[in-house]
Amino acid sequence: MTDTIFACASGMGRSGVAVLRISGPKVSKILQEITDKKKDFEPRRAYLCKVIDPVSRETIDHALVLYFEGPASFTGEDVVELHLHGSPAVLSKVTEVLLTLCRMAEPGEFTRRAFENEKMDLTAAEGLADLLAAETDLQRQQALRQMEGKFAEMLEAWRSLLMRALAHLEAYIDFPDEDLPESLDQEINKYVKSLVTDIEQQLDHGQKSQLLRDGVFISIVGPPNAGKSSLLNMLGKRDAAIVSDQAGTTRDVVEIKMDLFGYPVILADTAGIRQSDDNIEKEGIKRAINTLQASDLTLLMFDASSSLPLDFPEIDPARTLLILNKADMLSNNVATGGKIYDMVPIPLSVKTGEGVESFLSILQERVAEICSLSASPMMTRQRHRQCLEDCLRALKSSLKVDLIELRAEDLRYAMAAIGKMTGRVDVEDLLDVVFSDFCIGK
Ligand SMILES: Nc1nc2c(ncn2[C@@H]2O[C@H](COP(=O)(O)OP(=O)(O)OP(=O)(O)O)[C@@H](O)[C@H]2O)c(=O)[nH]1
Ligand SMILES: [Mg+2]
Repeated sequence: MTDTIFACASGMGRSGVAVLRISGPKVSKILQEITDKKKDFEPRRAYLCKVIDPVSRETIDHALVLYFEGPASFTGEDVVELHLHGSPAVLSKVTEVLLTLCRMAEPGEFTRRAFENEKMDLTAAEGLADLLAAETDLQRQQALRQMEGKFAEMLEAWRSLLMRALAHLEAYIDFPDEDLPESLDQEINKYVKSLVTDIEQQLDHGQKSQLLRDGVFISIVGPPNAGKSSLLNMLGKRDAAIVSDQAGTTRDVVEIKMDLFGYPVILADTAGIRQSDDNIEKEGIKRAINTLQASDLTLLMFDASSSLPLDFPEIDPARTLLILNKADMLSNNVATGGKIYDMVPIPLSVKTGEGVESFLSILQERVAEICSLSASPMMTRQRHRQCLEDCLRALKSSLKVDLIELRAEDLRYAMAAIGKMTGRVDVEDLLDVVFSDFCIGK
């Protein structure tokens, strides 16, 4: 039997309304004790009540009370929500009273109960955690789809396909004298192969959804004085990095988190790359090169008014946009012509703003391509990737072995790997990790 828990679900600090949620077997009893309403609360009806201290009988606040009778509630248990006036004093007094009657919830404990009472699967719970943490509109859309169970539906379809294949095989395990008929053998392989294709596609595209969840890492690199820090400040709309006409101003990596066209982006300004004997500058340049190598996209920036460096670190044109800054310094209005490092350069001036608009639209296109939010459900976490990779390995192994028992064993393993994603098998050790992501009150 679980105990009764409570937490403030919204409106911390001074706000119009604070919602306090209580869940567990003692909800009805607690309601009788802390409200002035003595008869039973009908589920899903709003009541205006006085909230009272059961010992001193003092009125603490007037609240709107909503009661949900389990299992038709968020957690699957009896739940009550107290919509209180959102001042710290009200919350503190109600909390003091509730602590004598039940206990404060741990982070994610309400959602964990919902999962344990089969109100949602693990991927939906993760979707809810992402929705609560969403900072951009596209993150919100992705999280909402996962919370609504779209990903779990796809996994369930895969699992039932495997179950059918396995059932066929198992029928023959019971009759060791009979060979698996050729046609059935082909049919099972057809199922497995189509699943292999689906999972490979998911692993491929899933990389993008993971980026949308975690943020696209964009670095700005180039020689000193090209205007890298100026670009960071322009994109971030604040003076995050120092700008000066001294070559070698930026030494460390300066990162800002931002919402770029709805995509979550981590933008990193770096030290100008050049030959240097200065130890601090050398360390800065090493960090700049590491940052360049770790980025999803690099904005490689040169000064259009000076000559291009010849010994620049290796760059991957597929993950780079080449910018020629200080176009305002060119007399002939930026006639660059031809490709540099196998890329068509984008001329602009951070100072005057010329060329910036078309650069931004190219950047938006590139970032959209990197994340390419798709309407189909996608894996969003490393945990999903691991399970899918396990599943894929088992499926591929089943295609290689002849012995029916071994094939069945592989398919069973593949099914368990999918079951682990939705949380229906063998995940006890995972739950603490998943639910500790939540805030208290969810
Ligand atoms: N004329 C002109 N000057 C610019 C432009 N963008 C930046 N600058 C100037 O160029 C100088 C260097 O700019 P920064 O942004 O500090 O250059 P950086 O690439 O970060 O330089 P380091 O940190 O030394 O590697 C500053 O004086 C800027 O004001 C531009 O588009 N046109
Ligand atoms: Mg700089």
